[in-house]
Amino acid sequence: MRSMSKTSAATETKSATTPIRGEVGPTMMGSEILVAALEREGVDTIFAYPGGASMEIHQALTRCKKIRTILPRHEQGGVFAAEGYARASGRVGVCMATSGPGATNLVTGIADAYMDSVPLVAITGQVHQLMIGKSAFQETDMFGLTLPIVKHSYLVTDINDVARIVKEAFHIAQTGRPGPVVIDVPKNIQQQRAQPVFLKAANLRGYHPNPRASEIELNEIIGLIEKSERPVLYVGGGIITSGASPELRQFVEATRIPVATTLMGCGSFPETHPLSLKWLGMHGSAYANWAVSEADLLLAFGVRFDDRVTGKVDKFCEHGAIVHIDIDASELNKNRRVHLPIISDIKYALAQLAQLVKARPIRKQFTPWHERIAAWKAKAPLRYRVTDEVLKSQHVREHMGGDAHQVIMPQEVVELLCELTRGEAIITTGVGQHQMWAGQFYQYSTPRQLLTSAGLGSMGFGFPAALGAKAAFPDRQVVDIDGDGSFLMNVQELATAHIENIAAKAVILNNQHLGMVVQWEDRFYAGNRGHTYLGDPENAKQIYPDFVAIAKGFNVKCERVMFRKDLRAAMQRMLETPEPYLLDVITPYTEHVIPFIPAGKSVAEMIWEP
Ligand SMILES: Cc1ncc(C[n+]2csc(CCOP(=O)(O)OP(=O)(O)O)c2C)c(N)n1
Ligand SMILES: [Mg+2]
Repeated sequence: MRSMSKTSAATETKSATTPIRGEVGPTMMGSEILVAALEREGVDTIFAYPGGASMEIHQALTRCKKIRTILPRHEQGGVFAAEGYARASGRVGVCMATSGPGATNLVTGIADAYMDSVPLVAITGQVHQLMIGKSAFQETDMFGLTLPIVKHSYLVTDINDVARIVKEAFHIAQTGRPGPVVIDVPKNIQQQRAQPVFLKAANLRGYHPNPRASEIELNEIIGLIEKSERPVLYVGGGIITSGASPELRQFVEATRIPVATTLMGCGSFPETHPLSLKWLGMHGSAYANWAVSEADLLLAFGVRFDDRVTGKVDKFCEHGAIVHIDIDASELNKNRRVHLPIISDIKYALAQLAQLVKARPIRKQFTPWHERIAAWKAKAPLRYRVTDEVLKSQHVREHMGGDAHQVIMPQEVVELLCELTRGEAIITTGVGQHQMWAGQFYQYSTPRQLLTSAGLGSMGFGFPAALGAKAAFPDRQVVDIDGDGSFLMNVQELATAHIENIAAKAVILNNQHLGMVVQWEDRFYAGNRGHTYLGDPENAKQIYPDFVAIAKGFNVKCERVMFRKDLRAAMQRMLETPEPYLLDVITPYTEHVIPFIPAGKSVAEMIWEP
């Protein structure tokens, strides 16, 4: 489904069925056609960093009243912000960069959007067409470079294609399984003039993004549920993407099947619901992992059997029948051979299933199964304790003057944030231990509430993503729960927050370490530190870097909290301030994320006692 654009637009494009009419615009520059086409897609925000090969488009943006252009301070910040915007709103996120280094700086974000199926349009400037292939200044083959990490891509070769390509790019990015689309626009095309034709709809032969399960397949699922004693739902990002949360809830309440989500699926089913098992996998709840491992029927809906979920894949739900519904046929039988693979939009399938069980209720109550799960929940809730290791840690000795009872555990920071925001904030994260605690100790009750780089695991995602989410929802509380390492990777976006008045907040769980790597060092490398300390080895007593001083340089408010007694008031101040705000919470580095299923192992080897 990847091709370069070759053909010219006509005033009327014929399709097999109905002709799709277009609207002819006045003669404009290519850059203006591009911007006008973005306006027609309803774009209200673009995260764009200029350069020689894209400044023409920036010039056109200055004349555009409908689109807010936000200048990130690094293209990676821009693409993550566009992702934050898209993940929070469900609309297409749009970012732009110049050719060469600007474009390559987008690559991590494009890969991130690809892995997590985020609708994204990434526009890049390209050198003059006559210079392509000549190692021109700032020439990079963006089309080739991104080929394995896009849903589709275009190198524009004719100004008459610009409007149609934008129409198609948005259609492809947001339909079916969403994903990133790259549009690479040579500078000469931006500067040429032509009369555009704005098509009303994209017309892509062979692209049918809305497959639907058959009645036979759906009835087969009902039959399997009726036969089963220990069913579990394993649901993921697909539920959120397709907007199927209401249908999921109806189906669950009618069948009483317990629900484990993936990290991407957090909030697709309210975690406060008695049938919620929270999320499963490497650091998921022990009871979700036990339930899946004992299940005799696993309904895998809108998920992709990621290795962080399955562990040793052939041991995953070893004895159960597995039904896998996904909109993307290439996911079926990819990581795990299943008993009933079904290609379908999950919203449609769940709505039909909910209808079927309403018309012919499932007789079984699954009471013994619910009792077993309740016992597991009682035995191994998500919890933490202040261990001796923490009390005697270097952190307590060197930073807290030995006042061990005032130590702040990272998990309680997340719990407190959940309490003070009534579980209603949009949360973004970096990657590491703090990300897992943000997933474990905040209770998500609505879709699009937890925005996290799950598939790619890109450090540096959290703060720019929070800016994007806040740009989409200025009236909601948006908080980045970040790590000291991850935050530093896009620290320059503090400038974007201040200059653009984007009042996103960040709480840094500052353990002075690359905590997640430290955890693996402790478990598998006898605690030998392989470049995982982020502080200043010459002066370990000092908290390094000084985020308070850094934030001051950006004119962003920041407070550091070291003692437990100061945490609540400081967090309240942060939440009440209508400006960007950084809370640097110093936490011990000795803490491990529990539960933990070591990579490639099975549930039997899960470490679950803190
Ligand atoms: C861009 C990038 N580089 C490296 C890694 C590998 N990595 C995963 S977690 C982690 C540690 C993150 O440290 P920090 O942000 O301080 O979070 P913590 O684990 O301490 O909470 C590292 C280095 C990554 N995920 N992304
Ligand atoms: Mg850290």
